[in-house]
Amino acid sequence: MKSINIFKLFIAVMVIFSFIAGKSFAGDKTAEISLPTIQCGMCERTIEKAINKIDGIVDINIDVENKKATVTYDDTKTDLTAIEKAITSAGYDANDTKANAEAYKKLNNCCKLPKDR
Ligand SMILES: [Cu+2]
Repeated sequence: MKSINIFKLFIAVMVIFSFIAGKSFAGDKTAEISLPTIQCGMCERTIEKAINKIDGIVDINIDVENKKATVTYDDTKTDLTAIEKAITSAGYDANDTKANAEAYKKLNNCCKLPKDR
């Protein structure tokens, strides 16, 4: 009888462990971020560098032509707001959040909106 109880306990521990392991995988989230003001390959590198500084970034894919970024991140370490903030601090609009004006002023001419060049 006692050995059955130990077996049950073992199963219970295994279930808990697999739940914890599953949860850490479930922490990876992918978000699509619209980049309405991106202009060129230099912007791409600037934005990529800014996002990469955040702890918990798993993957970044920037599409200049379609003006968007696809970012995979560990949502136990960071969130969409932090990623948007990194982009706006680098001088670019991210979704509905406007670029930091000072950072935008410092961008190369080719990275500014045509009307500001
Ligand atoms: Cu640019």
